[in-house]
Amino acid sequence: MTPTPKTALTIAGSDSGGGAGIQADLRTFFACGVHGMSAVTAVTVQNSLGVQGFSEIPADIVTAQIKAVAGDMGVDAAKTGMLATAEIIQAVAKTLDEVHIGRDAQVPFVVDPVAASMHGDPLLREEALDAIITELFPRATLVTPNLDEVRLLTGIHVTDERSQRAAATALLDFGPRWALVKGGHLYDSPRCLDLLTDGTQYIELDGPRYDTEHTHGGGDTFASAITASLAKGLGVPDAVEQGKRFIERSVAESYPLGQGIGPVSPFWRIAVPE
Ligand code: PXL
Repeated sequence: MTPTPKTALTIAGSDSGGGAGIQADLRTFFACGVHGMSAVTAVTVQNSLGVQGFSEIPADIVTAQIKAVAGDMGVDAAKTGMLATAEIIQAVAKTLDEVHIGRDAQVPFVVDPVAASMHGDPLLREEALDAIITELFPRATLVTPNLDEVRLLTGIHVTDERSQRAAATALLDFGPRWALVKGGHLYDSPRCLDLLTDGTQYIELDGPRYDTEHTHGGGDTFASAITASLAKGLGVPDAVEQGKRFIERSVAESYPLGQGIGPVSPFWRIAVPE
């Protein structure tokens, strides 16, 4: 018998193309050696060319999925991705309190504030951004916005290390214990410089920038790899460092699929039989 692995829960949307959303999260959890569980918030209709539409899941069904797995199987760490509506966000916040997941409980909780796809298709109703800030950020162990999301959340347009620091501080003011401001979208930088802070420590994570357009699911994969490490009991700085190394390899080995943007690949981490 395989020893029972640690468990991680993703609360996110489905990507029919398999490269982002819960599919990215579950394959990352698998590659990182934790048992992945999911509470689906929305079903998107999409492929490598973009999101053609989505339908959200009723908030009470999202709640029921979280309670079903938390009450029976237990959750060692959780993350959110696409949440679609303010109603779902409010339901998720209330449920996480009930099942004792979040920064003030012992179970780490990562909020990836997904607002739009790489093609710019909206994945969050406009009025729901405030709910992410007020309902989820104060409960988060870590928030992981990209630079577009940072601008939506804080109004700060990050162009250099100084503005990246200012943005991280502004995010911490919303209440998460740690903020990770990912520099991956600073395209004129030859490196991918991410900044992680809890307001006392400022940790710069430096990595290479790979010249590929196939980065679909990159943010989800990064946040999921961090969540997997947190599930295994690592502290936030170590978990983010491990997540960074995981996403680097996954971007380096991303593959073309379909006519548009192909997905990042977690395959490097597992032995694939011929
Ligand atoms: O990568 C962000 C993301 C999250 N969740 C779903 C998505 C996407 C991007 O397309 O489709 C369901």
